[in-house]
Amino acid sequence: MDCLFCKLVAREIPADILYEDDQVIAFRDISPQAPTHVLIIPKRHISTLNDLQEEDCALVGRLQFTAQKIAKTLGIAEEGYRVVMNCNEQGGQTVYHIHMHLLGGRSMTWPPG
Ligand code: IU
Repeated sequence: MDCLFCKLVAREIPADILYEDDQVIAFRDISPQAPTHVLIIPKRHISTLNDLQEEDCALVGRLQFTAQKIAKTLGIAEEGYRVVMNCNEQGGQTVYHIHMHLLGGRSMTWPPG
């Protein structure tokens, strides 16, 4: 499968990896939109949020919990942060392997663009 994030999981392309376990991996976004911008992804390929199955509920929870752990490790948890998952074209998804954005280190605006 020609998936950028699957290649990253397989170490076929480099990344600044901050966390990894048997199910998820987290790395710094190559084009950061905030002082802290980390992507947390499942190692298993899932193209979009629309492809999630009920048995993936724990995996999605692990993405969220990993974001919390990284936020604490990087020292942005107390000030606050945002997590975002984009789905399909109008949601702003550009890489079709689900990922959670963890953004922090500045004040966020609402509504998002
Ligand atoms: P999106 O939600 O699918 O738009 O987010 C994809 C993100 O992947 C985006 O923030 C890119 O900067 C990021 N990214 C990356 O970190 N490394 C890459 O090689 C590529 C995209 I292509």
